[in-house]
Amino acid sequence: MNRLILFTSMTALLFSCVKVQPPEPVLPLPTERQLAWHELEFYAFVHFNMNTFTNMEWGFGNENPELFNPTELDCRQWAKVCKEAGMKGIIITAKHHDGFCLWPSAYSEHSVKNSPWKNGNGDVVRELADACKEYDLKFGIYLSPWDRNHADYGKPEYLVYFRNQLRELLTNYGDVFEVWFDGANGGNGWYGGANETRKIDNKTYYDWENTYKIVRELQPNACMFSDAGPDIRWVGNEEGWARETNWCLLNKDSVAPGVVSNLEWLRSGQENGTHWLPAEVDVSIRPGWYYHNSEYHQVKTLPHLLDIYYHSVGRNASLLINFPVDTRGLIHEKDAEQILKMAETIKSDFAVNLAEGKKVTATNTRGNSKKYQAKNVVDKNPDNYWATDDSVIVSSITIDFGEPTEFNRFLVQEDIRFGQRVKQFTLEAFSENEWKQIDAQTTIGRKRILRFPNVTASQLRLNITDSKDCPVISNIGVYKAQKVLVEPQIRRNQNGEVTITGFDSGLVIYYSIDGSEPSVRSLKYSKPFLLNKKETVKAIVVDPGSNVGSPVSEAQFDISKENWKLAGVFESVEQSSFIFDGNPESAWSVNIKPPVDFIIDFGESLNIAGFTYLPDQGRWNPGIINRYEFYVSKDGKNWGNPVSEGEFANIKNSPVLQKKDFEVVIGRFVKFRALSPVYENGRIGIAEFDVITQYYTWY
Ligand code: FUL
Repeated sequence: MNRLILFTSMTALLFSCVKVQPPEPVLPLPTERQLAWHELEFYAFVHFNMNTFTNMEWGFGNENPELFNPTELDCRQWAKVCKEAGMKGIIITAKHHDGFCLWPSAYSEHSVKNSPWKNGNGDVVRELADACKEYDLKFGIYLSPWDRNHADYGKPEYLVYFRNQLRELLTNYGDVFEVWFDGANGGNGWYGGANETRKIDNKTYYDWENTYKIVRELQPNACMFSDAGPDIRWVGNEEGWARETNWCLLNKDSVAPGVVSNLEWLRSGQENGTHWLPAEVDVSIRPGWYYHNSEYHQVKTLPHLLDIYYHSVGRNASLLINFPVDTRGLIHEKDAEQILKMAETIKSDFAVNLAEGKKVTATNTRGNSKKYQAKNVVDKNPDNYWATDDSVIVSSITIDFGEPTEFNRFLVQEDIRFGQRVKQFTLEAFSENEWKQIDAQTTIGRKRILRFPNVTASQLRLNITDSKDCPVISNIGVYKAQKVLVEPQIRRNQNGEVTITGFDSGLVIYYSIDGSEPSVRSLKYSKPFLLNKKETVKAIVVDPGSNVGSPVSEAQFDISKENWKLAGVFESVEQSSFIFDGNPESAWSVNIKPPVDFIIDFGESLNIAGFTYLPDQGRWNPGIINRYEFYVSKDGKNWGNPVSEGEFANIKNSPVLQKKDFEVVIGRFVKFRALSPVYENGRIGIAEFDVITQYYTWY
């Protein structure tokens, strides 16, 4: 017996000394330049160009270069903001679809050289390249293939021009880490005065293979982005998310820049894709890519930005957040404030890895070798990894905290030098003497982060349940992120039901309806409640763990709208209920020639002292009323003179809630007459409408 034990341990010892071969990679694999790009994770886009000055998203190409005139352009300010936000680089729209060049291109007159900015001697691309060097940031170029200014666009000559510009940008400004080729291609434009629509064949016109060669020749380390790579793929939306299942793989030849028959391929990648083509999530911090005064109140909130981070970096993609630099030539203070809030939150959320230094064991270790041991996943060395034997796919790795530990984030990384392998996994926590499942997911890839409500457990187990081959896991992190304590959202629907929403799990909401400041002694919110009278609701969220509360949010509601009926132009339009639903994101709009009358029957006589109007908040052709008249009637037939009339001043630039007060009038019906939309021939619409009533009666 003793001999047997001796024999077995000697074999084990011998075995562990034998060099165990690393796992076979699962093809396709990332290139060196892609691996370096993966490490960046988070970097910035800047949309700043002619559109900034014409308040457009897609300029036509006929703009006068004299319009380009930033008053305080400072690329160092951009770089400073990005650096402080932990971003690793900046990509600039050197030329957008309107063809205007931010650098003094030798091949075009449509450029900064003919603008008043710095008397035509300026070069934004140079200033940014220098600022990036100074702040140790990578520098990238967006060069639109589509050019609505150029007379030759659509002809072979244009390709020569496009490539000349590419050469200029890749030769004169130092190292470039990413070249961004937009998929938007061909359509109407100025085209040197032709003013016509030009169609090109996206697959052949740019002779992409030879265009790519120029980039490889001049900037061998640069990754190229397009719908179809060749190094980085678009993620199939501009809202800031990748799918939970996200492969870095794609059948590259099934797509081309601007030609994608199924966006789902880009959103999830393809499990059996032929090429390593990881996703980049591109999204703007405001609704538009370019700066518009009218969007100043729509900078993304902290919860929204955090969602974007977890839905991109946390889902095996990189994150490219855009700043619409303003007409001064600066990243707007509001945008800077929000991105820094996001960066600080993420930094503190991932500051302490609770798995570090803890006991880590696995159900199988490749060749029982130390080289592939389980604890490599917490050793902070990205080159070390845990792997199992070739035949072993279903396997688990367990972190023993040694004591009950509270956490709410789990981060896991595959060593992608061996390809992307894991197809399915679950996460379990050991508490109260049993294993409980926290989550069940599919792909991991370069980085996967799971968010869940706080869990207290003494052990945490990652179970790989399916993989293309033995799993190769390089890093695991367990974190307890702080709760997002932003003021909760308060909304009331047409039936008078009030819903209060906090932006994180495990928080307690307290509220008041008597105007008092809410505190932990106020009413505790558990579900929507009815409030069908004129009241002010105030609310806070409190983290019960720390007892820290959020700022107070406040919503003033007037009488409830349950019995309101719509007449006039409303009657015929289905979405008309959107104007009472308490949801500013849903709107009702029409494209008819004014005047347009919105008539509302309250079903009872009211003391009316004013009204509020929230214009359509939509991004494309929103319905916004400029001039109006407002009438009150007792019978819905005799309207008399308007009780209020005029314009909503500055509503084009600032489409926020408008409030109009007037002397109290008694009536059961109101007529809100739109006299003109803000945009010529534009839509007329309403996101929310309300009346301001007064309780007292004196008659
Ligand atoms: C799109 C373009 O058409 C937008 O204007 C913007 O540049 C965005 C990043 O890509 O396809």
